[in-house]
Amino acid sequence: MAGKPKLYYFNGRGRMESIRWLLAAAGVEFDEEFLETREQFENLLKDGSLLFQQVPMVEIDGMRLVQTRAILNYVAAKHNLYGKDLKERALIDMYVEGTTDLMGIIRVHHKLPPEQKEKNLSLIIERATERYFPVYEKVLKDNGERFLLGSLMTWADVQLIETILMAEEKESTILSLFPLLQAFKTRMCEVPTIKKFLQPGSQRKPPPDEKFVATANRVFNRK
Ligand code: GSN
Repeated sequence: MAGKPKLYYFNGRGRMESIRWLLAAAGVEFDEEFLETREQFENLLKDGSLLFQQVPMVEIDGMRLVQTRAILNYVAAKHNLYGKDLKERALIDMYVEGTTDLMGIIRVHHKLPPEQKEKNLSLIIERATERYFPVYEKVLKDNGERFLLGSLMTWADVQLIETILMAEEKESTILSLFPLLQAFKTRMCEVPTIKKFLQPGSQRKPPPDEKFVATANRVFNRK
């Protein structure tokens, strides 16, 4: 039997965090190697581990996978979180891309200069409350079910709860107009694997800080 997946990335959220969330939600234990030095990264480049000279990289089932979306697809399909047919997959893909887009503007926030932060925060709030959250609220209302696709949890739900928690870190009242998303959040946080991932001491990472930025700059020889 294959061993645990091994994740190669910084000791921080970045693009790897959704992969950690998905593995954790699926109940899969994983190991992590944290990139701290340029030398570690160069060793991965030299031994051909990084197809496009980029991380995230995940060793899983005898493969070295790169490209975040490819890794997520593989994990979701392997652990039955990717729908029962092509039509469900298409819905999951749309819902996931929506949350990915919203996460994108949240994820860059810490890197912005102080004078751009306020504008970005307004954009996050506007996009969350006027574009993305109304869609997920309506999906939950229309199908009257526990999860976006019905009674079974999928990758779309996992990525939505990750996004909701990220958005709330920026604006704690951001869900106030979305009662079904509030109930969804409560339900998702009670899913045993997710409950465990939300406990202190899990492999979930905190919001990025200056140290995270400095480490990435060092590893990628930036500045
Ligand atoms: O989604 C993906 O995994 C790829 N399309 C992009 C991966 C990527 O940009 N990785 C960055 C670090 S994570 N932060 O953005 C990376 O490895 N950059 C170094 C480089 O030389 O591109």
